[in-house]
Amino acid sequence: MDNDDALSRRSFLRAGTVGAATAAAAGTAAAQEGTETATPTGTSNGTATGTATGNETATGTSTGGGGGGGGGTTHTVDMTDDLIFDPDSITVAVGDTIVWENVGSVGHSVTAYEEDIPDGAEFWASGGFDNEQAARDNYPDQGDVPGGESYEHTFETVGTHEYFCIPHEGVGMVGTVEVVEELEPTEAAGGGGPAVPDSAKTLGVGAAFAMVATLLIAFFFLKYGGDSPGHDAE
Ligand SMILES: [Cu+2]
Repeated sequence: MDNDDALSRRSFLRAGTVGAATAAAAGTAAAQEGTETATPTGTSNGTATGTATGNETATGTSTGGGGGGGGGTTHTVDMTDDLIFDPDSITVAVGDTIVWENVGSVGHSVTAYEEDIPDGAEFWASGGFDNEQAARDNYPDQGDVPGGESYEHTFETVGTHEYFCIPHEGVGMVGTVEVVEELEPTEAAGGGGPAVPDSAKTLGVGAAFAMVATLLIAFFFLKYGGDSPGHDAE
């Protein structure tokens, strides 16, 4: 009875060792897979290994990856019936586009101050005018942005661009666009991508080590402490 009992325990634990080791290897593979693809697939693999920490990390990786992106980000400035640009000051990167959306019902213009844009910058204004005076002279027949419509411009010249709304300049409807070489948040999002997967990998490997350590303890317990069924059970 004692021999049979010990043998069956031994067989059971060995089978468990192989199975758990396989699971540990799968966990590591899943973590690495998540690192490279950063897709929701990593989440379901992580669930299979039963490592809650891995699941959270995989989710974070997806978020980080989605934040990246090259030039050409689009920003939005609202034009409201309060006769303001909101926000009235915005910083964008070279190549970025700003869309001015008229979210109210009062018509506005988006018109650069010809003397207050960087040297070499192309004049920009709703209506597509070449210069500020033409924009002023033709409003509102041309250059008006009615409620529900928008005007957009892509900025190619670094520096400060001051602009205004022709009919509401007198009540302070003016704004500023600061164009910089590169936006800090964009830079951080791009650099954050590789860093998160590294931690996911570390967590995966750490979980695998924890599982292997547990198995080694079980193995030595079986080998050196397994003669007495009473001790086995502890
Ligand atoms: Cu206006």
